Amino acid sequence: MLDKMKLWKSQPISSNFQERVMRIKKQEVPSHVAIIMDGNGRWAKKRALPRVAGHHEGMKVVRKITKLANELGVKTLTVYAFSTENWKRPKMEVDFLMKLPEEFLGTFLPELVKENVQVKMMGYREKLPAHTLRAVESAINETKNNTGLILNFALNYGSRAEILEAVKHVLNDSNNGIISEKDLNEETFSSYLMTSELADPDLLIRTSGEIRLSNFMLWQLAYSEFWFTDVLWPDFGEEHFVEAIEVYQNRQRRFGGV
Ligand code: V0D
Repeated sequence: MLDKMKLWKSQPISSNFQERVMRIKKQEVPSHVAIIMDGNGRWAKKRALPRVAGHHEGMKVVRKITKLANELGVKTLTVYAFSTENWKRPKMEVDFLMKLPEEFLGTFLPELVKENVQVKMMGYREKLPAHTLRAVESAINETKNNTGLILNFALNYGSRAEILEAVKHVLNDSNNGIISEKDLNEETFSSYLMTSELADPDLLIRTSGEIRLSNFMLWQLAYSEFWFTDVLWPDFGEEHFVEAIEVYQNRQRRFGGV
């Protein structure tokens, strides 16, 4: 009996990472995955490092997960890099964060281009430092004809502000006879959001044990599956992403088909 247990334990189904990846690819892969990358500061604190060390480590994880998402056949990966609330952080932390897009793109853009990744951004561009915006816009432009994974950075993004802006835009269009009340529905309203060119996320991942939306894609996440983990973002690895997708696929199997 003990031997049987051992045998079974040593050969769990899909223990091997590559096997799990292959199995995932044979099933319905979520087209759009959104991630709230929380826990960078906590990761640093645990190691007696400055918070920015956690942000820097977290940046490398974005690159790693982008590559895996692309390999799995995910079409869009949206990552919450900076919220409209994050301006309240100490100036030195904000200044550091605003240099990360340049460092990320300086290091990884050539690889992303090779992998056919398309960089996009959603958020309020006005408040961003010129150097940050320049780097992001240049990456968007350099990758605009790529046809692979869309890597969508939510940068100075807030969902309530996004919805309010959309409402104001609708009112304005209505006043100018561009849209009438009878033509306003969920589909036409969606076209006024920052995600007008993107499908709604199928799966939301939030790390670091917080079970909240924190003003992230409130409209777009209406029908999405949520997966939360206590793992801090800098500790988030391929195995965690694969686990999230497996959980998504199991839920689809159980509840998806009517
Ligand atoms: C810190 C964890 C990549 C979350 C990830 C400006 C917080 C690392 C970018 C990035 C941040 C953004 C745009 C772009 C290319 C890269 C990034 C910020 C923070 C805030 F075009 N990581 N990353 N941006 N962190």
